[in-house]
Amino acid sequence: MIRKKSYGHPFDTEAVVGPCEVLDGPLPFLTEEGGGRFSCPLDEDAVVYGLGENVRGINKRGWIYESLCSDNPNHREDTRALYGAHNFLVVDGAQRFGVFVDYPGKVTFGVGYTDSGLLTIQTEEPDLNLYLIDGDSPEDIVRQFRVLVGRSYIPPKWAFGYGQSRWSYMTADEVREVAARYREAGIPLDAIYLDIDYMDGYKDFTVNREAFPDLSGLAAELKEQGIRLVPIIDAGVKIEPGYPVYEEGVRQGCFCKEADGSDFVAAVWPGRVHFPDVLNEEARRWFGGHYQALLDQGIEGFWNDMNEPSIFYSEKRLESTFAQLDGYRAKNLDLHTYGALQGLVAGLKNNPEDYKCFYHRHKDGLVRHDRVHNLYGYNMTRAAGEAIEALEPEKRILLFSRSSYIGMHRYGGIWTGDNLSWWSHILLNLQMMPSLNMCGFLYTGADLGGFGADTTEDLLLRWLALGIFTPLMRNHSAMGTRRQEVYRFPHVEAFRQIISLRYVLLPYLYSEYMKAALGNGMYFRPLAFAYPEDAFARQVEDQLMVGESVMIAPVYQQNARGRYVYLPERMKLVRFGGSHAAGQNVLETVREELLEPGHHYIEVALDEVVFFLRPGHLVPVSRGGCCVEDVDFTHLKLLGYPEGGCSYELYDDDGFSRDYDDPAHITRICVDGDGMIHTEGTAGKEVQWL
Ligand code: MIG
Repeated sequence: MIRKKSYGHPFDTEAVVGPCEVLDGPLPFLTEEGGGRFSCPLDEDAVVYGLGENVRGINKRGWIYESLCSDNPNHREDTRALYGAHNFLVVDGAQRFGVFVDYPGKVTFGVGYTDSGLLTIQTEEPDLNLYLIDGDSPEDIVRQFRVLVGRSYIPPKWAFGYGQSRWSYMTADEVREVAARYREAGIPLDAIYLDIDYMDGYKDFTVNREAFPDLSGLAAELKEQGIRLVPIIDAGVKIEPGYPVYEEGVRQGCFCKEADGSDFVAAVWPGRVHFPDVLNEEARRWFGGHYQALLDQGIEGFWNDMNEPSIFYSEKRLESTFAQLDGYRAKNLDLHTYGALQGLVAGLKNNPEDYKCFYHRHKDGLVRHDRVHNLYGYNMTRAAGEAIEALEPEKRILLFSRSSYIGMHRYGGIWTGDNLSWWSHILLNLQMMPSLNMCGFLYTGADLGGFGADTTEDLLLRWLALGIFTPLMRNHSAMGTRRQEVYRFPHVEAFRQIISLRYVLLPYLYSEYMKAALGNGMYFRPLAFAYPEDAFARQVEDQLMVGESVMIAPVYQQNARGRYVYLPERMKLVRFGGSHAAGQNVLETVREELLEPGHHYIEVALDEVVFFLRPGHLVPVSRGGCCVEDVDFTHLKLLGYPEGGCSYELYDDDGFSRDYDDPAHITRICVDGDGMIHTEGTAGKEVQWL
């Protein structure tokens, strides 16, 4: 049951689309302390799940988190806020409930922080809608919540392939080289990402014609090889007379305004920019319409960046900063004045005061940005999603964003922003995934190999061994860091095996994704969701369930030759790759072993991937391919740990049209007590044991 209680004058975030009961009486589960503050005791064994994109563990206890969309490339243990604001959590203890704080400004969650036995929630202003959900289990609560906030975004099937990105591939020839090197090495690839340098002077929806003389020709040429080009779009629109997007935006009043009605000036990549007022419906339609320029050139996917929105400096703060800097000239700078001087320049970026200087023309009236800060990336991506659906009603387009709020999950996915090439960020990637799924973000993944800092070959191999399970599987890295295209490293064969395995597993991974999206379920689950009675499973922070049949336990420590894995029940270990397997189809490298419940040390070489199959469960796989289109989804092989009779519901479709609910997409794969396979359904699948 979902109950809603409103406080003050809540802003309509449009996060919620489903029904619920309205509560008049006192709040269950939480104590209202007034002023936007709520609390509840946490008993010692209570686990707190959720909060989407944030630092720390699957169990969020023991830290203080903020919902305040931030461009923060330092994802440290003591960070409080990342790019998204996902105000949903589930308490699973003596009390079991879920809470969604629908409030678009800053929210602080103390999860056993000031007092380890206390959960506190504080909104900046006391105007909010609070949703409380009770249910039989955390998973049941999550499902109800997901119905409340609506169906998750579904990308095209090709977007489940592997993508290579870099800030930036500077020319068409550089892009061609990436494609050629992958194809030469026999490593599958479905997408190459274009970062900001494909644009002309960092102007959205333009193309640098010197570096990319014929973008549509390039897109077509790559598509022949099964590779899509995915350009980036930034939030800030460059101020430049003669640039149509800028001129139109000014003329049509589509940019965010200062208090005096002038267009707010900030600066990002191109220098001075205006921000499209995406909280305004007309401005949304106007900005979204511009994606057509790229769709017309054969582009089928986009990533929306810098939409917290990130601000390098505002025009006004820059001026006053220069004035203050002058005051320090020729002074003897001591500890305090030197610190202040440094802070002046550092404080230009994403300054909280700047977010109080501009306004949105929302349907319910003028609203100051800081009060609705967390809705910007959401609405930028919604602008794109709505416009694209109108422009391409018959076709799915890939769309994902950096910043987000719950509700945006209906329009696009997210990547988890600027991580680092750190071993601890493999684990962070893993731990974030189920929390994001709880909040509706299913199409998601991290920058594999790490964005900032220099990667190493072993880090990239281990990270990819996790990344083959994340719906968004993209290798991305920052300008100035060591190149991390996989063919640049000595053990190309190891990369080939691991990335090929993604394509082998696709029938299962895609099916699990689609069932999670269509059924408001989770693609990644904490072990405790699958084994609610198992007290140890509640503590596992470095293993996940992927869909209904598979458990993963990636290696995330350097120089480790394996790791301890906890098995809540008897499971079948499945191992792919390995040096003996060089040159083979990775499917043929499979080795299996039955393991008893409990703790096991499992060796995993750098060129291997292992996962675990649950008893009575099946995993349909393919022979792989060099891109998603190349994968045969009709003649399938079956991996499994059948116990007696068992079955698997396979979802498959053409991967680009939007008729998701057609029952013809379902095939039931049944195995009888003698191990005989038969299928039920009209999709014509042929399934044999591997
Ligand atoms: O401030 O476009 O998170 O993926 O490569 C950096 C350049 C701006 C941040 C994104 C990153 C991207 C980078 N962008």
